[in-house]
Amino acid sequence: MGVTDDLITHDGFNLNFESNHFTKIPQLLASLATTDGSDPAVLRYNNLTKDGTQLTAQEDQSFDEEINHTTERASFFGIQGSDLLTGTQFDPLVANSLDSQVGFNAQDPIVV
Ligand SMILES: [Ca+2]
Ligand SMILES: [Ca+2]
Repeated sequence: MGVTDDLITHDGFNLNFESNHFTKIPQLLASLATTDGSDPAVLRYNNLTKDGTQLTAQEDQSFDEEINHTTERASFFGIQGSDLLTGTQFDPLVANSLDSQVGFNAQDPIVV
């Protein structure tokens, strides 16, 4: 878990996980943490391994055709495990756990 420095652009940034932190390819939750560019961008990842991944800020072309994007930060959260990852829904308005569980298969990649 962490936040990158302000280094993610359209050219990509190699994010290295802490050494020996994962023994298998983790599940990755990640999102841009800043909105520095004048055009909107989304975070993409490529080549996810147990050691890291490449993060890219990708602009769409709905406003213009240029896709160069300035530096952004990203927040990320890696999870390693097997079997079904489950959790209990929590309602922050009433500070109470709901009587249901959510889950997904540990082999499915996740990016939000
Ligand atoms: Ca653009
Ligand atoms: Ca910046």
